[in-house]
Amino acid sequence: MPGNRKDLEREMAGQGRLPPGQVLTEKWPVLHEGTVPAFDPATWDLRLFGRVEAPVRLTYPEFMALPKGRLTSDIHCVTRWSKFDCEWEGVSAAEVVRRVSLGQGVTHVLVHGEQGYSANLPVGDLLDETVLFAYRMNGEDLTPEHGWPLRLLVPKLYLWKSVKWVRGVEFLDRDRPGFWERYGYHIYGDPWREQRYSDD
Ligand SMILES: Nc1nc2c(c(=O)[nH]1)N[C@H]1C(S)=C(S)[C@@H](COP(=O)(O)O)O[C@H]1N2
Ligand SMILES: [Mo]
Repeated sequence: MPGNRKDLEREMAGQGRLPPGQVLTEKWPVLHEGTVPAFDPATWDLRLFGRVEAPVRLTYPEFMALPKGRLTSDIHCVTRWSKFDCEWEGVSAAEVVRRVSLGQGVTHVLVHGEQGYSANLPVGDLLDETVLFAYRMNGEDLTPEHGWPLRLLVPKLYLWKSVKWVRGVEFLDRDRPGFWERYGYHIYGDPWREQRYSDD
């Protein structure tokens, strides 16, 4: 029904859930650089490395045996669409990070995806209770295009931080820009402060 989407958008805006400069979408656009990587459960791993006492490598069965978490959140893409009430299933970031002892002075992480994609964030934001390593959304497995078998989900920041096809978390004692941050996107990316580009 035409108008329906706008009504919903007004409702979300009224609830303070529509960040400035965003519009509501009911679809789920697919956006990424490069191609959709192949997934082989026999060789897939998730690596926790960098400034940690001992690096950890989780195989696919080991990862899938971690305690499951569920969260409902809204997502905001820097290309100006927002999608509401997404129900995610996965493993909370705090649960994943518990597998390592952080070294002295860890302040940030660089989250690595397949094919060289990465995104940086403060370690405190990674450990936020809203952050999930997700494998299902709205009751269905993620499609390959949306990051199967695993993507990060950082709902408080623009969606480029939510690395699809995630394969590693590197712990750092300083901030280091990821893929889009090196191309002029904001180093932090808070949609509520419209931190789209590095000079915002
Ligand atoms: N590995 C990887 N993750 C990525 C990207 C990418 O190019 N590669 N693009 C990011 C960007 S810019 C956006 S907007 C979201 C899009 O997620 P979606 O395709 O599931 O909507 O994925 C993010 N995660
Ligand atoms: Mo994006």
